[in-house]
Amino acid sequence: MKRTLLLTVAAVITVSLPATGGPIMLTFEEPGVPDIIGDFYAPFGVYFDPVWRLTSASGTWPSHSGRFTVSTISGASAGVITFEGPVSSVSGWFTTSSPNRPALYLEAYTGPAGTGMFIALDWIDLRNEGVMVPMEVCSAANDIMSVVLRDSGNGFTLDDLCVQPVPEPTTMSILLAGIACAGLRQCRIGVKGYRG
Ligand SMILES: [Ca+2]
Repeated sequence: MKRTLLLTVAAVITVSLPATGGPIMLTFEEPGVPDIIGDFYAPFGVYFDPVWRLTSASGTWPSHSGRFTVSTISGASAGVITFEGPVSSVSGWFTTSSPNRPALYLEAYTGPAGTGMFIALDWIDLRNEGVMVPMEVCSAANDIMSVVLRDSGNGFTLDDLCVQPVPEPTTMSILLAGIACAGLRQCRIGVKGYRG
């Protein structure tokens, strides 16, 4: 009876847990996205530094989804995105328009706001105005804490940012493990007691 009760409690807690470990996709079509993105996506563990702005798609600056993208304000040479916890990959779709600049770079770092150790780099040619192009950075060590978009001035947009968080043991998982161990121990004591 006790074992059945324990398993039932564990099952109820398990189905009540939010899904974790899956990729996070930000389309910037979410209701209420402000002009300055900032910490709007904090519930997803994604933080944009203040230079990122919501941008309406147009013919030469298209979106990859819906009506909106994000871009950095004029004059900003870099845009930083920081994560609350470590992630294993970051990808997105980009449009650029700067024929006199060599490339747009997507850099990954082990620390917040572009600090710590450099991990990985992807880049695209800047002369792709009107066409969204994918970029992605990955870490086998699952230790990306921030990414930096960098060129020599403002000339790019970002859409459909996809982040793969690293699953971490949660307090609830530890609690479930404790319940399972307690249940097994109780069963073993019961079996021993029955055998006399
Ligand atoms: Ca979009």
